[in-house]
Amino acid sequence: MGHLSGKCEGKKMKQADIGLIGLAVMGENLVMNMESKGFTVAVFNRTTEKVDHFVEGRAKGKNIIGCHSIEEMKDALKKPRKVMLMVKAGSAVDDYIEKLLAVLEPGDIIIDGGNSHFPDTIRRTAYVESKGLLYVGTGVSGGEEGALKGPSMMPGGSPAAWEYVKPIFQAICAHVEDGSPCCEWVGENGAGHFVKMVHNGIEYGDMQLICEAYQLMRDMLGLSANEMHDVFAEWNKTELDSYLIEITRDILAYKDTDGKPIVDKILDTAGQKGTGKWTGIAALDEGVPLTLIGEAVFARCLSAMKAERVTAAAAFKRETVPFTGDKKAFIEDIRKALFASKIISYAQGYTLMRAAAKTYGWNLNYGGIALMWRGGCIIRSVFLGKIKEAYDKDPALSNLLLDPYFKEVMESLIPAWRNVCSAAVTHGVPAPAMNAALNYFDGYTCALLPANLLQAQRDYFGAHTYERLDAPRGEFYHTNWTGEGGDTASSTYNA
Ligand code: NBP
Repeated sequence: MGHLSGKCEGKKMKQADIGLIGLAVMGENLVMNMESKGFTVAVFNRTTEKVDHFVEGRAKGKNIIGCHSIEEMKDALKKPRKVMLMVKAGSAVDDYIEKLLAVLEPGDIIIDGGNSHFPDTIRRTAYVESKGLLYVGTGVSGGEEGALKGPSMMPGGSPAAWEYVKPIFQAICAHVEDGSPCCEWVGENGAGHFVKMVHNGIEYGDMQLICEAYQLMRDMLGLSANEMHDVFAEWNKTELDSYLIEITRDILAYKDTDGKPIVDKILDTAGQKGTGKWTGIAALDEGVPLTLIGEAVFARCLSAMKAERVTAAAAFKRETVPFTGDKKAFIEDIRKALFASKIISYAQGYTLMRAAAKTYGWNLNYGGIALMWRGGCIIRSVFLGKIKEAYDKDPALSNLLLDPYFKEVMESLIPAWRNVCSAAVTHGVPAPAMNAALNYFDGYTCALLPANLLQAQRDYFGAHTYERLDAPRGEFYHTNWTGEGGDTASSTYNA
């Protein structure tokens, strides 16, 4: 018998607990992680030289079986076979599903660990189940380091698959201080990938908020990268304690070869891979005001228009309004504005998950989701522990803002938050996410919005009808506003 970390020799080899296809950064590290937890892993990659390179390199001497075809992988796996795809999202996943269906048997499990769009996972689960196999679509977060040392994992799909993948997933995932795994069953078909998508949207929001705090300190207060390093180091000891604040602290201290902060030399155009956009589209589909994440996606789009911005900046010369207040106090206000806005972002994200759960028939465990995000992933933070507590106390909580703890915290943050948003406007410093969050808060906590006038406008030009404050809900009225229209009303429905 050849060494395990060599070519796959089918039945002569030790049987593998799981197969993994896609030896790029995520796949390789997940395999190393699984192996380190005592699992034997069979591996395959479209470009098979990468299998040899891996098996002869990082995987040498480990319980890792290199395979050069999907048939070889099939023979190397214990039943029911579990094959995890870690390939580029999109058609590559569909192609592999077809190839796997051709060799696997009923009861075997296909797992997609890439960033697939949840409607694809809904479709694939139904398709694979129709062939008698089981399907799991799992979000995996934490990047390269997470994949190797313990990612946050958000699995959904065929419920019957969970008992088979659970021991592997809960062994390789991140764990919080009390040992709880950052991986639990999320729900049927696309639920896992939906929750991962919202995670990514929240990541966009968290990053944008940090960038706005940075720009306020840089452009309004004139702080240097070194000074902001100290600010973020302090903030990381507060309720904001999180991975993203921590890496921001470290980025600000990082020097280029000439000893100057490298952050000051990086071109200000942001990239994106689309998961933030998907979250925004899902929110529009569900009719959920996910304004902060929406602004975070648009802020990246605006940043990408660098040449136009440079032209517009020359056309509209900005008058610098000097900051005359107490810098230290204002920095503390920025911290509070960031925290308040972050609470809004999570409140909006959870509202979206609740709406989608209703639409797609998922029974989501909201406290469990906070726990999955508590460790291993990019948005991991101490704050998620509080969200878990809120949903554990009241799983039917309609909005995080109504939880007693968050209500009290929000009340303590409001004056500073308003101060920062209005100062940003006065000084001409863009803070779209912080302002969107405050506008959402003011709208959500406003009992009488101006939609009475809006309904009158709709009825005026389109006979769309309206309900009255002094009549029961569900009774619709139409006014002949000009005396020229008829009495016929348009049908009423919600888009
Ligand atoms: P990539 O997203 O760069 O994908 C590379 C892998 O996909 C390679 O194995 C490549 O095979 C394979 N592949 C491609 Br590209 N097109 C293919 C095709 N048409 N048919 C078959 N195989 C194909 O790798 P990654 O960054 O490790 O990410 C893997 C998945 O995990 C993605 O869905 C990604 O969105 C997700 N994810 C990534 C991160 C991260 O931090 N990178 C974090 C969380 C989730 P080849 O070697 O033959 O080209």
